[in-house]
Amino acid sequence: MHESDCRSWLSAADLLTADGAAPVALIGAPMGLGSITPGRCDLGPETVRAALKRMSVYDLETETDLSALRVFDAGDADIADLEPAASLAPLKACLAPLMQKHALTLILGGNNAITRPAVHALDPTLQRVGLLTLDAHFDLRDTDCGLTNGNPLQALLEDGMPGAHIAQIGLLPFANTKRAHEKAKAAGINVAPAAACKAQGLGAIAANALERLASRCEMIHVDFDIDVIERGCMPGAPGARPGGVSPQDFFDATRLICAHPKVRSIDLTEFDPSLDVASISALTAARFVCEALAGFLRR
Ligand SMILES: [Mn+2]
Repeated sequence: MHESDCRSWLSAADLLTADGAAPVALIGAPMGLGSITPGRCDLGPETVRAALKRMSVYDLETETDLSALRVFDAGDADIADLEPAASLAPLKACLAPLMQKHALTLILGGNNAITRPAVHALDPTLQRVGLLTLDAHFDLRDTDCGLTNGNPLQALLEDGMPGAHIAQIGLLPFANTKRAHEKAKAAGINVAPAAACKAQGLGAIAANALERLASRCEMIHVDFDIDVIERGCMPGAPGARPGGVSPQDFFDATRLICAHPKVRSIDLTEFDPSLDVASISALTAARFVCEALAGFLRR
């Protein structure tokens, strides 16, 4: 029966289901503690879920229709009161069963400290998993003062993950230290600064990085740190800076990345709703979720 859309439409939020047989899983990881710039990234999951109600399920540009897709909503991991170090075990315990069961698991952060537990959950050996980050930052700060949102990559290297299994794209000038850059080079991390991503296209850079990782790894986790986006378009991320990538490039790259069959899990990090203006960041995060699902449908 035809239903009028004069008052409402099927929204992206309507794709969420309690049916654990859905091909895609979504889980909130409201990690707020451990941010170098204190904030409210713990509010990310509930804010993104609310913004999904404002997204339709149809992309007219590519005639992509998400309406038949269902996403298992696993709720939020109970980590809002935990520091990054203490969250490793509980987050792993929440994420691993989802990753084993679903072709794609989408983790809504939370600050960037959730990336380490996510990689551990996907591959406890850390030898078969690849990691791609879209991030303005290396996140290679030293760990001697404890785990923060500024050192998940350093922690993973110290955990034994091979640097050659890591690619980092979208890095910004004057947002990283020489020390971090030298660490990345010494570890054999594949690095592409923001300028290269603009010149060659973020999607092309991401595709190249994914192929390199796919040739070495059985499965891939992708960290979408939303501060990779130009600050003028991303007020709700403390680390975003002028010079970052455009929202459109971020959306296009998200769809391309999530079409890759080896991408088994993704995280969206560093969205702090308390910093947002006019829901710009929330709606960008909600579009990200739609793009991830559109990419998954291409598989
Ligand atoms: Mn980051």
